Amino acid sequence: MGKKTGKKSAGIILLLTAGALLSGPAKADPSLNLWIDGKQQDTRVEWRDGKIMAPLRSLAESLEASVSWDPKRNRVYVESDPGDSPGQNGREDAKVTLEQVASWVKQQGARSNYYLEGLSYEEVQLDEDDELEVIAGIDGGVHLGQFFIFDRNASGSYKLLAEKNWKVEQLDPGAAKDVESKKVFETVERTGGTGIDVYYAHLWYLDNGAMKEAWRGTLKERFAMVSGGHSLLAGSYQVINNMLYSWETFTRLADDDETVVGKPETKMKVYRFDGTKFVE
Ligand SMILES: [Ca+2]
Repeated sequence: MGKKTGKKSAGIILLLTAGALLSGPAKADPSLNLWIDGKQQDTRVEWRDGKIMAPLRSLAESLEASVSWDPKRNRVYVESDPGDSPGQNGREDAKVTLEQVASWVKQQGARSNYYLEGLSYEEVQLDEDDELEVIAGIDGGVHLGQFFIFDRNASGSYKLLAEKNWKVEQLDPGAAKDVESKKVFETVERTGGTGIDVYYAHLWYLDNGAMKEAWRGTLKERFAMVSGGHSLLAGSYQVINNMLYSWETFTRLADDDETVVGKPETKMKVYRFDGTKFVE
C-alpha cells in the first residue's frame, strides 16, 4: 500500500470529538503537536470549542489513507486502501447481501413462494440519484424465471419497483440509451417451451419510481415443434435520434435445423418514441 500524496487540498478540517480520551483543558493553548505511531507530524492541530481540529488530508495520508473531495455531491471520501478508486462509483455505500435481497423478494414479491436457490443480483446505477439500484433475477430452469428491480429509499430500505416473469441470463443492463430525457435500458428475456426457444429484447426505463416498457422485439426464435416446419427468426434493432429501426430475418429450416429451405425473408420496421414508448 503506497502512501498517496495527492495535493488537491480542499482545506478540509476533521472534527475529533474529545470524549473520554482527551478531557479538554486548553483554551489557553490552542495549538497542539500531532504524533502518529510514535512520530511527530508537521501538522499542527488545534483545540476549538472542546474539539480537536486537524486537516483531514494530512491526517489521513499520515495513516496511508487517501482523501478525495467530490464538490458536486458535497462529499469527502477517505479510503483506507488507496488502491480502490475512491467514492466515484458508490463504493462507499454498504453492499447489500444475497440474504437481504432474498428477504425483499419474499416480502415484496407478488408470489407466495419463489425458487430462491436460483436467486442472484447486481447493484447497478439506473437513474440520476447517487444510490445504486438492485436488479435481481431468479433462474427457475431453462425458460422460467423472474426479474426484479429494487430502489433504495431515503431511509436506506429497498422498495420493489418492478417484477416481471422474465428469465434473464444477464442482470446488468449495461449502458443506457438516451431517448428524449429517458435512460432506456435493455434486458434480454429467454422464454419458450419444448421445441421453441425465444429471446426477446425488452427496452425499459424508470419513471417516477415505476418501470415502463418502451418496446419489445425478438432477437431470436428457434422453432422445431413440427416436423417439416422448423424455422429460425433472427432480429436486431438500432435506436437513433428517438427512432427505433428493427430487422427480422425469417429462415425456414429442414428438420436437421441447419439446411436452409427456400429464401430467407427480412422485414424492417420503423418506430418512433411517442413520449412513453416506441410506436410503429
Ligand atoms: Ca440510482
